Amino acid sequence: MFSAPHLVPRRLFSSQICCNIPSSISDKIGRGLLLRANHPLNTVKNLISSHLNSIESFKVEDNLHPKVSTLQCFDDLLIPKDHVSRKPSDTFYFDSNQVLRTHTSAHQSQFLSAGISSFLVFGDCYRRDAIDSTHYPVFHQVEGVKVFASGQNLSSAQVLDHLKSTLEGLIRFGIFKDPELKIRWVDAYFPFTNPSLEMEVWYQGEWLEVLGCGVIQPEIIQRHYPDKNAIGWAFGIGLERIAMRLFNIPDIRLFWSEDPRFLSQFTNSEIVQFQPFSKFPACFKDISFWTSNESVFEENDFYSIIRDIGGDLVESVEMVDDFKHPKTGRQSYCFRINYRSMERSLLNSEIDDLQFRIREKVSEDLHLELR
Ligand code: FA5
Ligand code: MG
Repeated sequence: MFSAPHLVPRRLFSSQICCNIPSSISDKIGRGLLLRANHPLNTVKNLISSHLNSIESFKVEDNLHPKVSTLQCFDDLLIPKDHVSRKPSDTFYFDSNQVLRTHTSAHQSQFLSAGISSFLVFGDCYRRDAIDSTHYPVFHQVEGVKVFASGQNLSSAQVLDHLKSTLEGLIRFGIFKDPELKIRWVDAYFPFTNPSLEMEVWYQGEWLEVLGCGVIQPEIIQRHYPDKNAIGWAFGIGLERIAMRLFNIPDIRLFWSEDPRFLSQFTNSEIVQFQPFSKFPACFKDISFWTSNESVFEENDFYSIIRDIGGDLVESVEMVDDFKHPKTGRQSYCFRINYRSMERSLLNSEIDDLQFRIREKVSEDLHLELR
């Protein structure tokens, strides 16, 4: 979401933004996966909290409501008014001033303003995002912040070193108990930290991004923290990504499962390797269309419709063709929707019906010409 300082035209932000939260999302508010004993996300939360608190005392919050103001989620973090992450195609809005938090960083300013120098905020976050095994519109993060008093006279480089060694210790020793765990640091960009980094962990033959972090922008400390010349670091870890690697959970949809074949594998907060119940057959359907010249095609609007109609029966959506007509300049796309239930075999008629409803809805709402 913050990958580049990408700006969008101001006209996309009409002063009146209406609610774009479908029931499939609002139903997830209050499910409390983090607080549910033995749930893999609860176990990861406890590992993080107890490791960091064994080093020094962090104030821990894990039950703040996900509805926050745009001030908390964006302005207090110096996210420009026209930054892409504020677009209604990326963020769930209640109205122009209130959103479902897109990250736990939304709580930085309130804790800093209270003068709290070390804190962890665990919470559910919401984003309109891609559909695949590591992205879900509702996921969990933990925000970690540590501020060093100005009297300590630390340089930004020293704070960055402290941050990196804290996170490497947490990941290698606190969570995975594996000093050899393969990780790498990648330069990143966030409006609220500088320098900024992301950590990736080796997972199933690929690098998987698990967290973003950096040295807090001095302006944020000056605006909110009592000791104006203090210096600090912050990080935001994706808890599902950690839990997937730790418990070998292959698909992010599983965290929401109420199936006893999933939940019964996690008891006593032990770290066990998830045993997939038999994998049910997948079925894919392609959808091709011309986009309209009159309106901008937002991929996330398309993904949201698919999630609303297909729910968790959609495993992934990938673009398989992208074509610009050489004469007319018209743009066409083909996306492949993979359907697979984690719990049962799907009927052909059921998938045909979902595909039909998705086609109807995208052509109507997104003004696409189906091919
Ligand atoms: C952030 O959200 C920043 N707030 C992190 C941060 C905090 C940076 C403090 C600096 C200081 P990012 O968009 O990269 O950054 O998300 C952080 C992590 O959340 C990702 O690495 C990933 O593990 C997880 N995450 C993000 N989007 C999703 C999603 N749709 N599904 C599952 N996990 C996600
Ligand atoms: Mg990122």
